[in-house]
Amino acid sequence: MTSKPHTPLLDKVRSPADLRKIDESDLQELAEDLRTETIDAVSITGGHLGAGLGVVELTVALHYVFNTPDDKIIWDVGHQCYPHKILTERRDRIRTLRQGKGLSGFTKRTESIYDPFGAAHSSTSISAGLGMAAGRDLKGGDNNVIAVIGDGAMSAGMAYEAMNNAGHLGSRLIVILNDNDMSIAPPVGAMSAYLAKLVSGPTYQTLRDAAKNIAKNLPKPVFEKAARAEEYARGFWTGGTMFEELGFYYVGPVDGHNLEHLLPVLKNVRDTHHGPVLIHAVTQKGKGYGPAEGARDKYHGVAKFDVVTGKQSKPKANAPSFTNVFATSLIKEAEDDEKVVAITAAMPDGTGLDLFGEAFPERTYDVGIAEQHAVTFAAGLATEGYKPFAAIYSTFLQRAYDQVVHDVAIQKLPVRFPIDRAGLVGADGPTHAGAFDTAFLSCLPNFVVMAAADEVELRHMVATAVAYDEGPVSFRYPRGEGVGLDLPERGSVLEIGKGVIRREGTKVALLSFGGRMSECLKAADELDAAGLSTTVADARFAKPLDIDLIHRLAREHEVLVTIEEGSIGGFGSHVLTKLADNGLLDRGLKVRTLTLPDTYQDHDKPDLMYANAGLNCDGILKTVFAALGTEYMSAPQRA
Ligand SMILES: Cc1ncc(C[n+]2csc(CCOP(=O)(O)OP(=O)(O)O)c2C)c(N)n1
Repeated sequence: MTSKPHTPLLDKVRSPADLRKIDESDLQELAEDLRTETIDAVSITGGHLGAGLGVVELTVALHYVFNTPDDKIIWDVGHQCYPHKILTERRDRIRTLRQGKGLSGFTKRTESIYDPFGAAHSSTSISAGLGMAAGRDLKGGDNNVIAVIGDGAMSAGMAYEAMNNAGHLGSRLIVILNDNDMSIAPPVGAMSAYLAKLVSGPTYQTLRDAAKNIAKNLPKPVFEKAARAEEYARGFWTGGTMFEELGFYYVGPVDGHNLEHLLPVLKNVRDTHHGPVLIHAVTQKGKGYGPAEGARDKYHGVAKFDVVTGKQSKPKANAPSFTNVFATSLIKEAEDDEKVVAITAAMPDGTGLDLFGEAFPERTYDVGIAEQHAVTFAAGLATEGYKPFAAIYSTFLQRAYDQVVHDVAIQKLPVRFPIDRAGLVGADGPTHAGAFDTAFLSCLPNFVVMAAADEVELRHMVATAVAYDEGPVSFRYPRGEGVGLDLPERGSVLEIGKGVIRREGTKVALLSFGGRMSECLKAADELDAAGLSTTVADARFAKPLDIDLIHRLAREHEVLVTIEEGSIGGFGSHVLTKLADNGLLDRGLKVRTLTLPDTYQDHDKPDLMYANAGLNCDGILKTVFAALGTEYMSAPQRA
């Protein structure tokens, strides 16, 4: 006898409207299908896995109970949205996640009507949701707005600013606190301790056990009775006071994997509440997939992997990553200088400060997802004579700009800013691109702004930043590996505001700021081979500029090209301004500035993104030939 192949229930669900036709008693099975599909898709694409697995049941329950897309679900950060994408008409493209021209790894308004708000940076969902709720109220609408926010994201001030405002406005808004007791790293801070207290209490534990028994012993229709779960939770529980004080009606804690609990709670909230409500759902990051559940980071972000073993296929690195070089360099410096301290905003692994923290636990501060606070906290440390390194990715530093200006730069406080993920980052797309820091820092009086051409330069810049105590200093470096150079044991202190010539030529000058140096050197080889003698210089500093070097390059060459992996308004713009102000453009010098384009580039392989931006060897050659009025031919064409 042949058994009938199992047809996943998920095959019947293309959209939330299909989902709502399914019998409530089958939803758990659907959730299992959804989990399997999510795991399978991410095993092929890589990406964020643990967070999505933790909200599978919540995703099913939300789309089942609420009338999406008229009711709006806003996923904070958006990295947990893969199951949501599968249920919202994107299953056929789910295996293109994070690939060129494929689905974004986050929510994106242009991608789907089910994504009412784009995200990728954390802690924005309550503000956005409240704005939508206020807009609805002005229009006299009656749709629901639901913001789903993680306990990690709850460490950011913005979430509290929004809750404070929500309590005041009193608009109907549902916030679901997805408490998995994890950020990327274990969560930190008093808020995390508070939530832990709420869920570790005997009442919640008793409720969980009771729920298990209900599920086990009662026929399905009776689980409507478990609708009272919310009331149990509220009635028994004295917690949640903090949220109540902020003006929210607190419900929970609720087991976020138990549909028999979730569905009635969501229905009750949908049907009976009129102001802001916070549902505290307890979930497990990586839920339902052994390798993720057992992993230290709960598979927050993964490479492609084997579903059976969970083994990730990471390409073998030929050189240490810039992140690692930063961390080991800082550790070396800190061994000799006890004033060196380091700060991360919930990214110890990503910034390399996990290593620093192992070496100097008492000199390392993880402040949670709180970049604004991280910067001003660092400023405070600087006033006490410490040498704070506030290690924040370029993209996340955007959030702390006023703190950088007002608390650090104006007071000339010597806070050091190691800026990882400078330039394009690939699969995470435009929200994570490190595009703007050179522009937004090099316009600030008092700042020293550096960029590392390679890993050796990075080592020097760490040493330079330790030594420079006159005011704020930043140094940026790209994602990924260095170029494979031998590293000196210790970095040398660079002269502030001085660049260096890497090779001498006479006709074309390539002036690089940052990690495009290797492409410049390749281009110089080709230009030399084409009879165009080429100088390559590493500017090292966008502020202060090396005026002597720039003048020399301008005087001694026919073409001067600046290259940087940053937006317009950065290094090249400053060079141009200086050249113009000093009259060096008056004599026919052909200057070109290569920057990232004035668009938000969609996610793709970094090399392709750089090629599209014209920031590779080919782009440099094209620019030089165009400046000279000669037709460009690639090497194979010339041969
Ligand atoms: C402003 C900002 N800083 C840092 C990050 C990097 N980041 C992405 S997810 C994450 C952890 C989020 O934790 P939580 O909200 O608890 O969600 P979970 O992944 O546990 O579901 C962090 C720090 C970010 N996205 N935005």
